[in-house]
Amino acid sequence: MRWDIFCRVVDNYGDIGVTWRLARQLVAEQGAAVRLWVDDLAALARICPQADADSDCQLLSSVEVCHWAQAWQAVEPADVVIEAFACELPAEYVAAMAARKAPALWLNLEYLSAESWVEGCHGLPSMQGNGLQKFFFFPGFSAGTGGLLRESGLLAARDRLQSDARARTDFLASLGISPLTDARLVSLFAYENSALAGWLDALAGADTTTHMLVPEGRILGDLQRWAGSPLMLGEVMQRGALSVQLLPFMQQDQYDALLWCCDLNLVRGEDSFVRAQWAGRPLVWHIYPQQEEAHWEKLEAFMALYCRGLSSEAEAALRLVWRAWNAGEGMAPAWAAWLERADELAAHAQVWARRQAVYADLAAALVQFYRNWL
Ligand code: TRH
Repeated sequence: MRWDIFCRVVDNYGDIGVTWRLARQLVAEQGAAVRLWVDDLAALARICPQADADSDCQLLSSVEVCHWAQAWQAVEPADVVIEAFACELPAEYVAAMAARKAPALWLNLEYLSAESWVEGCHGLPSMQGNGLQKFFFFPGFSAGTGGLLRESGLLAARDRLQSDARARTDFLASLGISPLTDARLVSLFAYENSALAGWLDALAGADTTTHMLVPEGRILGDLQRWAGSPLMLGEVMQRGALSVQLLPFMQQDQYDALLWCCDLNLVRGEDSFVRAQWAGRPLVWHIYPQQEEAHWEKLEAFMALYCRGLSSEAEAALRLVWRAWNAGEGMAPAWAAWLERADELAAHAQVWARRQAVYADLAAALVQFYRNWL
């Protein structure tokens, strides 16, 4: 089984984050030979420091990672071709697909959404001008979708770290983190957010301690404005009951382990959002803002699904915080409501992860789709 995955980095790290994770999993668990075509290798090098941003072709975790240059060099198309997030394949490559004796399966891997129309569109074909069919493959949160990326050993590795206090301490220490024993450990990965200052003030003035870990990124400007001075990597800034620590951007696997260690994870976009769900810990999602506010519907659809089984008070608290965070205001009162339901929200995060883990993972679902199509 040979696969070509095409990734155009639109912005940030989600496009490469998803495709790099998928490529590795297809190789490691499905016995596939995968070529990953990436137009911006520097983005890959941020989440995978072993990557050489200047190399045309390199082998990383047994994935052949190729630079998708503007001038396309002819190659033989693979058996399965994934166009990630409608990135539009090179015209010459599509022509070569059409010329293949045995047809290739052409899939467009779509963005993740919990909206109800996804199930109806998942797996639908669309006829292309050259007679080829392209299928729409939707990740999602139900049996009628393509599922979520989840490596086979992921949850067991998470459980091992979460149940071993020593391993957790050692892992955190390897990142230069030594929280107070009773501090709430929070990771923060978000877009620019004007709600941050109000929330940090509330945390600083609280009775209980919080240790906030912030991988370098777009939220840094808001954080430094609130702090009133530049933050140095690794350094811990103390304000009342709140400690804030800036971390270097880390490898994907390390970031996973960080999510497992935290009591609350603020995540964004698509891939970190999914990884925080697998952590089985409470999360707050900063959704990728879309034109004409289209992201709100997506946010509401996910909350409706996620909140099933929560008491009405806990559901209200979660909705309050998620809406405040995404609206960029009102985090202090919302956070007070959250704290009253913190235990229930923590237990629910585990229930949610278990509920999602019964579905086939995205890589397995793709392989199954290919087998059914053959
Ligand atoms: O970076 P994101 O905001 O990415 C995206 C893109 O903007 C994309 O265009 C958009 O459509 C999509 O969001 C919805 O968020 P995301 O998806 O969470 O990707 C971040 C990746 O970076 C993810 O794979 C986790 C990884 N990561 C690390 O490897 N190390 C780190 O330290 C951190 C904080 C993240």
